[in-house]
Amino acid sequence: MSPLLEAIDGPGALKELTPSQLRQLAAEIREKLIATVSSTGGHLASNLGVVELTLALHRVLDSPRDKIVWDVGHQSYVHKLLTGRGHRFATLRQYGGLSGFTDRAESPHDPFGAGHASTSISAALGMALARDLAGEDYEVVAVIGDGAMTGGMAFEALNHAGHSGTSLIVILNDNGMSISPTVGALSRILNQVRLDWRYQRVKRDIHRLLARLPYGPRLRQFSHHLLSGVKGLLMPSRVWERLGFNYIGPLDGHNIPEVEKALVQARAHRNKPTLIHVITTKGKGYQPAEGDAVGFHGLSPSDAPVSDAPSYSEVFADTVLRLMAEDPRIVTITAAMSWGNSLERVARHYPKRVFDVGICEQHAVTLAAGLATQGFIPIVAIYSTFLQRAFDQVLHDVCIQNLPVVFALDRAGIVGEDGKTHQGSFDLSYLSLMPNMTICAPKDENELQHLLYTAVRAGRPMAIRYPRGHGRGVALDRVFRELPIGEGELLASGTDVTLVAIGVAVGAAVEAADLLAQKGIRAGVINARFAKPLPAPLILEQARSSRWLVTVEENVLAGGFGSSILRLLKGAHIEGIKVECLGIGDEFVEQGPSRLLRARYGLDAQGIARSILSAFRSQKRRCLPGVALVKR
Ligand SMILES: Cc1ncc(C[n+]2csc(CCOP(=O)(O)OP(=O)(O)O)c2C)c(N)n1
Repeated sequence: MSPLLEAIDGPGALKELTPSQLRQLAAEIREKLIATVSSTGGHLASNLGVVELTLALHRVLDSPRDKIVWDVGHQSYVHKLLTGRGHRFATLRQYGGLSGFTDRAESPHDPFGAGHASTSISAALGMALARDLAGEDYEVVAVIGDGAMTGGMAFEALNHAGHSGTSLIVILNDNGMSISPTVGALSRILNQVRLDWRYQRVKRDIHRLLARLPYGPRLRQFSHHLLSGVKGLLMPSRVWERLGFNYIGPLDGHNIPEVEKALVQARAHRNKPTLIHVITTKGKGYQPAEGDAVGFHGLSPSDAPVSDAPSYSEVFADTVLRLMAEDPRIVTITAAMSWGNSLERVARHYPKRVFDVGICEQHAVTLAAGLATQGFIPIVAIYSTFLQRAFDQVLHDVCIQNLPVVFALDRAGIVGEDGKTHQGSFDLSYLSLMPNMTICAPKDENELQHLLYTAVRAGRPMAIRYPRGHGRGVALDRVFRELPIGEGELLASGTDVTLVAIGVAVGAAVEAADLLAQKGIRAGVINARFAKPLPAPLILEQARSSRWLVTVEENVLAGGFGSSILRLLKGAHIEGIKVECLGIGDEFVEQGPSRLLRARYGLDAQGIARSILSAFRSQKRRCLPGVALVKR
């Protein structure tokens, strides 16, 4: 039962609550978060850490008139609960349900959608400048974590905001953690500030205690000398003030009156941005999460598929570990995702050759390019969706100079519950257009090992995309093999139709061929393995002997694998054959279990077989020329 929470129909209802009611409400919110996220999966620890901060924000501000921009948006669950979305909270991250991030389409209380980090200050500054231009009067607040603050965009926005002469509030929610502990020189300053702040609080508490004891004043003086000797106070305000911000803090982000006071104070500052530095505890109020903020950063849904097979990320990390042992030139770079990429073990083994650069994909790529110029072989491990950030760095810094950088694109294709901001459905397109780039995708975890081995020997840019989740459970060869670049394999032959698939779609294509065989259709299957260069001789040979060719990819069709094959066939003047391209149409893939999404986009075995059967049926009815279909 959550009587108070259930009675909250919008932020207005918070303003009248007494301190004890607020405490009760905070407890009810935490219970709701724990119960819901345990089942739906999602970002638990980050949300537990912002309960009081969110309450304070909504008590002082007047949302949606005032705009609250949450960076990443993964910590907006409490905000959702307080802004009229509580009754739908059980649908969090479900197909058709509430997003796990902020979404403008979901509520007027979400003035900006997010999912990728470090955008909040830019977006909020844009809103503040729009407000000034329109002569309006409302507050704009960006809430950004110390992890997201490491991103280049955040620095670019601070740089602009600090001389913009506009009023804007930036709340730095400092819990010392990104997904793993925050890294970098800025985080070193923040760590020192947190230590000093905790030290000052301890000092204050000791003084208060001593004042109540007999001989208090003398003991107090003694403790003052003792504690003053321990260390000097760092002045965090100077850093921000020199950047053109008013600075308030550091303060306890779990103390609602303290945060409210700071917000009121910040609101009074006109013509200048203010940074409020709050210190919070990730996972606050739930012991397991406080003790393991990394493990409780993102939880899987309770009904997530289980498997004995290792995940692709684990096989990637095991392979990297072996490759690094064999070749001292290999270094690995992660942009704050060592946990998601399973690289923590590798970093422990090779602390000097694994670089966690913070949430800085652009920097990660150009850093790799720099390392490559000096004879190193960098493996840049970045999720497919986050490499979008570094498009120009891949093109300009790596590909133009043809540098031997290996891109390991985890979470490529459909990723599931994280939804449209996180689907890895564009990389085949945005990488295919870059000259010098080689692109491949393994059909299973064993092939992933061999492709990585191939990539570090390739001597040029090479991207390997692999999916989220467990492998197929195949045996892992003990000895790595170099796979010829641009060569695929014929997995099954059949001349009624040839399925040409890449990556995770290969498994579905093989199953689809079995389903088609039951209907009397003989389907051949090619594992293309390479999207660039394509295994052209194999594809053309099959195309010449097949009536139909169907391409399958977990990527948008525009500029993807299928469109490269269409160009190949056209260039080889194979024009009589009927071709269908299965993939994702011109849309963003929504959220939901991956299995369901694959079925919805016709990319599972049944969907592929269905597309082919219906094309065959309509072919029987009337003779169609080459068609490119997107199955929904
Ligand atoms: C561009 C980009 N890279 C990586 C991520 C993955 N990611 C999601 S949350 C997060 C950590 C954010 O840390 P922080 O801002 O401190 O928030 P906290 O969860 O600690 O409250 C990361 C790296 C992302 N969302 N966007």
